[in-house]
Formats: sequence, structure tokens, C-alpha cells
Amino acid sequence: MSELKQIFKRGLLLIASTLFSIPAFAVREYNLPEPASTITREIYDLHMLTATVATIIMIIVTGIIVYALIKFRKSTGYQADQNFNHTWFGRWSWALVPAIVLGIDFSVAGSAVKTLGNIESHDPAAVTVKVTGSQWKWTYDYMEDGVKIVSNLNKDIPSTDDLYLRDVDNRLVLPINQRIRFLHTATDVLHAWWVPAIAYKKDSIPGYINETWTMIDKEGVYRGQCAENCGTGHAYMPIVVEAMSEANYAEWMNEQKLAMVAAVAESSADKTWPLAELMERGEKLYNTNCAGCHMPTGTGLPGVFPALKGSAVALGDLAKHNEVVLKGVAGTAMAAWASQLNDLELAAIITYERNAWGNDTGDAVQPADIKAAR
Ligand code: HEC
Ligand SMILES: [Cu+2]
Repeated sequence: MSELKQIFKRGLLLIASTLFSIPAFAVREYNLPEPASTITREIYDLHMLTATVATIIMIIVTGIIVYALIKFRKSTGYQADQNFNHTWFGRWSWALVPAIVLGIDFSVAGSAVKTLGNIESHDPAAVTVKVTGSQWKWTYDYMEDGVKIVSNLNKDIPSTDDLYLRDVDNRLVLPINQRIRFLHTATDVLHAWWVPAIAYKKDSIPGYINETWTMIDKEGVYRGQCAENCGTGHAYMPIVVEAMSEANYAEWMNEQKLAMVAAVAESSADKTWPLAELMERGEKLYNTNCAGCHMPTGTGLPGVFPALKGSAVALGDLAKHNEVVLKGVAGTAMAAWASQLNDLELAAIITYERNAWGNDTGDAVQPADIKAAR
């Protein structure tokens, strides 16, 4: 009997040490990302609390089962206790055990309710960013400053790199230690802006505005993804947030404003651009904005996205071409670009489409043409 006890004790020790080492390992490798904001830290702590409680309960229950299996096994001639229900414990255990479990539930629920309330809080924010999801990019509007950032997948990262499909051309820059309000919406289908280290997730729904908030407390770069299947390019709309000190953020914001003014001035200058220059700008802009669907080779995706190489629209009447690009095609994935790009950018893209991949119209579309077509 004492030998059996020894085996049992060792077994229990082994089980306990394995179970305890799993969560410890999970913290490092497989756990939620390390939180970098007040609200995500609350969520993280809640997750650790429930996971710990669940692990302890599992160890106790598994221990009791293993103990019972060995102690009361038939081969040692154990006779079932016929009087258990007449003892004090037998009478009350059926009520006591659920009461204890409920008590544990309520103590977890207490902090969960507090966190949920915090998630839904609408306290005034210092910075408001409208986050718009579209196939397949994110647009960030800084509501107070009138600055807009369009964030596309960085296609230059090789598939062997750790940041493959996780990097963008323009990051969302935010200050630390300031309350930030996100307004989530979408232009086409459902998307979800998800950066687990600094913010919780709510769907971006066309025609609706959802609100979330954060207060980042550590400078750094935080990555996320679109978390709502939004079509063939779903994997190609990563999110990169760069959190910086308030002083650096103010400086960055100033630079953005100056760049914006310069771009508007350049676009609206009464200048006639040479074909070569339009083509050079057009290629870059096309690859960023249009190639996700129409492909860098202009061949599209048969049956889904039309080819622009040899397309009747790209080779035909310029007025029609302008109209398709400016106004989009209702009910399809072809968005209206009029409000997304300026006259010069649109002129360059359309020029590129009319002269790349063997489309040889020779047309150099000018910003003035776009202005007239708007
Ligand atoms: C999200 C996918 C998507 C993106 C991004 C996109 N398009 Fe389109 N585009 C479409 C679809 C779908 C159509 C077909 C619409 C229809 O059914 O008529 C289309 C049609 C067109 C056509 C008409 C082609 C033809 O032969 O009928 C042109 C020109 C065009 N797009 C230009 C552009 C330009 C310029 C851009 C970038 C500024 C762009 N598209 C970005 C999906 C896209
Ligand atoms: Cu999406």
C-alpha cells in the first residue's frame, strides 16, 4: 500500500509540473501579445486570471479523478460505499460544490464587468482617428488636424522575411499617454481593425460608425491585421501603428500638414506635365492603389477583375476612362477614386493605364483634364 502511495504521489507531481510549465511556456511563446495600453492590459490580466483559475480547477479535478481511479479500483476488491448519502458530506456536497464554483465565477465576473464598462466608456479623447477599411487598405483620418494617411501593404518584403504581409508603406502614427478615439467604418464590405497590443476589436461596417479607444503607454511599433474576412485580398491589409512621444508626434503632424499643402499646390498648379514624368508617377501610384486587383501586369484576374492591358476602356474614349476611375462602377469592387486621389495623381494613373503593357495611346492626361471631368 505504501508503495502505491509513492507511485501516486510521484504521478501527481509529474502531472502538476507539466501542467504548470505549459502556462509558463505559453506566456512567452503563444500567449496574447504583451499589452502596451491601459485597456489592453486590463483585458490581458483578465485573460491571465481566468486561465489561472481554469488551470488550478483542472489540476484539482484531474487529481481527484486519478486518485479515485487508483484508490477505488475493482482489482483491489474495493466495495462501493452504500452509506455515503447518509453522511454530512454526502448530504451537502451536491450543493456546496456548485456554490463554490459559482463563487469563483462571480469573482471573475466582477473584474470582467469592470473591464467591459471601461471598453464602452466614451470619455473625451485628445486625438480622434477615423479608421476606414476598404478592399484592401486602411485609411486614417486625423479628425482634429485634417490629415489623411492611406496605408497599403508593403509589397517589397520577401516571403522568407518575418514581416512578410505584416508591413505597410505608411504607418498610423499616434502619441503615447493621450487618450485616442478610433471611429471604425468601411467603404465596401466588413473589415475589422485589430491591433491586440494596443486596442480591442470592433467590426468596421459600411454605413455605420463603431467606436473604440486606447491610451498607449509605451513607445514602439505595434502590428495587426484585418480580422474580418473581406475578400481575396484579406491577407494583404496589415496594420502598423507607431507610438511616439507627444513632442515627436506634434513634429510628425506638422510635417504631414506641410506635405499636404505642398501636394495640393503641386497638383493644382497650371502645369502641363510631359508624358514620361506622368508615366513615372503613374506606375508607382498604380502599383499602390490599383495593382491589388488589376495586377501589376495589367492583366487582372479573369472573371473577377478586368484586364486593363488591351481593355476597350483603357484604349478608348478618354472621357469614359476618366468617368470609370473617378466615379467607380456601382455594385462592383471598382471604387470611386475622385475623393481618394488628387488631380495630378489621377492624371498620372490614367496616363499610365493608357500607355503601359503595350497600351500605346500616347495620351498624356493632364490634371486640368481630371479637374474638368470631376
Ligand atoms: C478592389 C478591386 C479594384 C481596385 C483596387 C481597382 N479596381 Fe478598377 N475595376 C475593378 C472591377 C471589379 C472592375 C469591373 C467593373 C465592372 O464590372 O464594370 C474594374 C474596372 C476598371 C476599369 C474599366 C476596365 C474595363 O475594361 O471595363 C478601369 C479603367 C479601372 N477599373 C481602373 C482602375 C484604377 C485606375 C484603379 C486604381 C486607382 C483601380 N481600377 C482599382 C476592381 C478594382
Ligand atoms: Cu479587411
